[in-house]
Amino acid sequence: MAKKKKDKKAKSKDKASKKAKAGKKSVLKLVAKKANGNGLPKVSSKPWGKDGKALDGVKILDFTHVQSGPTCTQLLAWFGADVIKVERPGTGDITRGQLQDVPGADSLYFTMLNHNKRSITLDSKSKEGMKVLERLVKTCDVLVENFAPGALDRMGLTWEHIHALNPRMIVASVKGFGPGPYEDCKVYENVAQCAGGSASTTGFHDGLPLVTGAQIGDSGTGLHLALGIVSALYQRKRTGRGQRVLTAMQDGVLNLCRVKLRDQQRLAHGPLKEYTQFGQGIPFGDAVPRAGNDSGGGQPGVILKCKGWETDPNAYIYFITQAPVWEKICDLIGQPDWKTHPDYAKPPARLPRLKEIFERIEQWTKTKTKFEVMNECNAFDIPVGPILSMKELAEEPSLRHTGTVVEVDHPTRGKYLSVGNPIKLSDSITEVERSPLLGEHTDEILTKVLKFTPREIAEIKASGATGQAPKAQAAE
Ligand code: CAO
Repeated sequence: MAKKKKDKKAKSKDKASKKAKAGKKSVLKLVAKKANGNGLPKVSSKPWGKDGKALDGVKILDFTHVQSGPTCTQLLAWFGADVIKVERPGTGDITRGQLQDVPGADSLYFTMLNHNKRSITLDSKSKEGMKVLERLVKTCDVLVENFAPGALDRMGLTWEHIHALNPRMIVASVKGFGPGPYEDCKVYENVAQCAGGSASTTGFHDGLPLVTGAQIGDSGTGLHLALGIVSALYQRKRTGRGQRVLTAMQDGVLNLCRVKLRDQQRLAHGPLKEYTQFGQGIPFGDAVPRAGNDSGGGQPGVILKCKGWETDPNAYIYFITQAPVWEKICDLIGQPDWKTHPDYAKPPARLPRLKEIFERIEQWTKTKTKFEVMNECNAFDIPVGPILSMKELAEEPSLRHTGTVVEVDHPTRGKYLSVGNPIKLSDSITEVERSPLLGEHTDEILTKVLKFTPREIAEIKASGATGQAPKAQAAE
């Protein structure tokens, strides 16, 4: 009897463990099923960075010029897209010849905005040129352009025509303004900075509006457009169809000036107390004023002199009196009594006294180099920013190490520095390649990408559409 009981127990234990194993199996199966069932491929077992690039297989018809559009397509190229830049025969992108430092060589303006691309020369206004363009439209996934409003339509490449040729194509455009009173205007960087709210809020309150050195109108809008394109590619996976992507430079700048529109609305409820002009007793008007070097956030900050400022135009540091580290700041600058003094201990009490406070901090920063201030403050988590010159950035070893500053070799201009991809993907590693020479890949694209026959290519060239004279003619 006892044995029977034991046997029964053993059997049921066995059953339970079998069940548990089966259960485990089915959970595993379920996980595996889920991984495949939701449309995602199997998890790659290749080493990080060795399984291709993020945008491998995406073909871009790059009809961009100057800065905003090329910034966008360069980013896409860095992420692995095959970017085919279509340029006008003879001159190409106008920036090739602008601000030239090495006679006869493509300018830094061009080379620093067109890495990792291929170049084909095509006269889009000729019959044969349009034939090639239409083949490109059928072959590519995305057309990116930043011509003046209406230029693409005038070429005959209306959205309707493109969509009929290739319903999967995404057509992405930079324009100066979105639909509205200014939609037909041509726009350059500084026009966008002015129209997007940046200039009216940059500079000192008693001085002229200023434009900034950062190319927020051009490069900023290119960045916005790149996100729009990648999103449209993602949506196309589901819908199967392309769409139009538009980024207006005014919109891009305004997006980057978001905090100023925030302040515009705060102004309706009283003065902006963190602005220096509040402490100076200068009344506010009905629009956000220029705030000098005041901090963009709620933490008061200014630019202060450091050792050597008399001769070095960049011996300055941005200093933020962040509330949680106020006591550490007081100790560091040798003003420990401010930690408890009712005029200085709490942020609201400090606001009307910011000028005096920063003058006191500056007495301390002037005794040290900007890097000494940086080191001493960082030890106490006090946020400060040394004013780094372009020379210092170009020579900074850590930026070279991360590929944010890269040295590139170019056949006609030699070695030059460029800004590499500022967006780092751990599984899609950027290799910065030199920009193409004008029309360098015309033959390769006609043959290998567009699959024209030798006879067709001869016809295209004979027509002058690529700007290359056929051999017989060239010999004359
Ligand atoms: N073959 C033949 N013609 C070509 C061609 C090619 N491969 N590529 C361009 N063209 C033609 C265009 O069709 C256009 O002709 P039409 O005016 O006769 O239709 C012409 O070249 C010039 O185009 P554009 O007006 O765009 O160039 P622009 O130098 O006069 O203006 C710019 C430049 C930047 C002000 C304008 O393109 C623009 O406003 N773009 C949108 C906003 C933008 O991106 N600005 C950023 C500029 S970076 O600071």
